[in-house]
Order: sequence, then C-alpha cells, then structure tokens
Amino acid sequence: MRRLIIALALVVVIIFWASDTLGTPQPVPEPHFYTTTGWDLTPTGMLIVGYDLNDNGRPDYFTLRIVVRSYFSVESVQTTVDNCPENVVFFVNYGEDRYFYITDQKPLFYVFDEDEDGHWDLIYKDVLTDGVNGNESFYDSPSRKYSVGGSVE
Ligand SMILES: [Ca+2]
Ligand SMILES: [Ca+2]
Ligand SMILES: [Ca+2]
Repeated sequence: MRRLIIALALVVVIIFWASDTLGTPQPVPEPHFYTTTGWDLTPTGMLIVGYDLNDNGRPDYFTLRIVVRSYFSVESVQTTVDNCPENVVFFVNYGEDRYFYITDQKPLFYVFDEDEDGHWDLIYKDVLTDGVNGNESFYDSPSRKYSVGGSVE
C-alpha cells in the first residue's frame, strides 16, 4: 500500500511538474492495472481503462487500446494470458465461459479528464503504441479546455 501511495504521489508530482513547466499536462505512464477504476468498451470498439491519479475516488485519466480480437471461450484466464504474451487480456465471466478481449500491449490514446466531469479535456495519440516515451502527440480537446494547435506540439 505504501508503494502504491508513493507511486501515486510520483504521478501527481510529474503531472504538476508538467503543468507548471509546459502549461499542459503530458501523458504519464499507465499506472498499475490493479489501481484502475474500471474498464469498458467505447462505441468505436476500443477498450478504455480508467485511473484515479489524484486519488479522490473518481477517474481522471484514461487509456484506450485497440482490441485485436474478442471471443467466448472456456479456456482459463491463465491459459489465455500465456497464449497472448504480446497482448493484454481482459475478460468477463459468464458462468462456465468467459468473454475475452485481447488488446494491444500499449494504448493508442491517453486521455485527461481533469475536472472529472466525464467530458474529456485532453487526448494524446501514440501512433507507435510504444508506451509513454515522448513521441505522443496532441490529438484533441473535446471540452475545448486546451485549444487545438495551442501550447502543445
Ligand atoms: Ca480523480
Ligand atoms: Ca472534463
Ligand atoms: Ca509513445
């Protein structure tokens, strides 16, 4: 638990640092999955995972992954994970069966909802889906909090 708090504190520090130095929050590496506030599918079929970076119980950061395949199976979760070493495995239990969503290892989009109102404030796209390493680019600001072509390169 202490390690989790330290990790969250680090994330918050990084966000404040990025906000102060650049004026716009930069994508942060995805926190551990066990800290997620939940996951779901978007209307476009991507898998979205929510995180609560400021630890107030409401999601403020999201990642979106491409679903490479999804299917019903009686396979165990461990077997599926072992069979998909290059992917992340999500699943929903349905009695004896499970519905699996096999996604890309890394997200395609990183999303901030700073005021946690469900209206996304800042979206970054990581075309190479190689994790947060500085090559993510501004994609959109649906809430218009950050103007298109503003301070973000
Ligand atoms: Ca929050
Ligand atoms: Ca918002
Ligand atoms: Ca990247």
